[in-house]
Amino acid sequence: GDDDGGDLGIALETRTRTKKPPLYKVMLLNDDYTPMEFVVLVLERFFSMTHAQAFEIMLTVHKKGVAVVGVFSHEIAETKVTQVMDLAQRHQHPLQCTMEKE
Ligand code: NFA
Repeated sequence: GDDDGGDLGIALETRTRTKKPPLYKVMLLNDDYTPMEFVVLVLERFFSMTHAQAFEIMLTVHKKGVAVVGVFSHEIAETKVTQVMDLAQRHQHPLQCTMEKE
């Protein structure tokens, strides 16, 4: 007849749950001692900001105490935090950089 026998007729559709990797906010914290110019340099060097953007975000941290400076995968966020903390330590500045799951 019409049946070529090629299809067993079993429904094989399943739902595939795709899981997006979590993102992490990288934050800079204010302190009383780190020079403003150093914070601007950090934002330019590690967060690809223009001088104007970096100055604006630096002032936000200075005035509000904290600001998100970027959102990244876990590995990239950890690298940014390490880079900032290492440079601050080498210059003996107390600048703090942290990450937090979004
Ligand atoms: N509050 C610092 C100062 O007055 C500047 C600063 C800004 C430090 C942002 C840390 C983060 N020298």
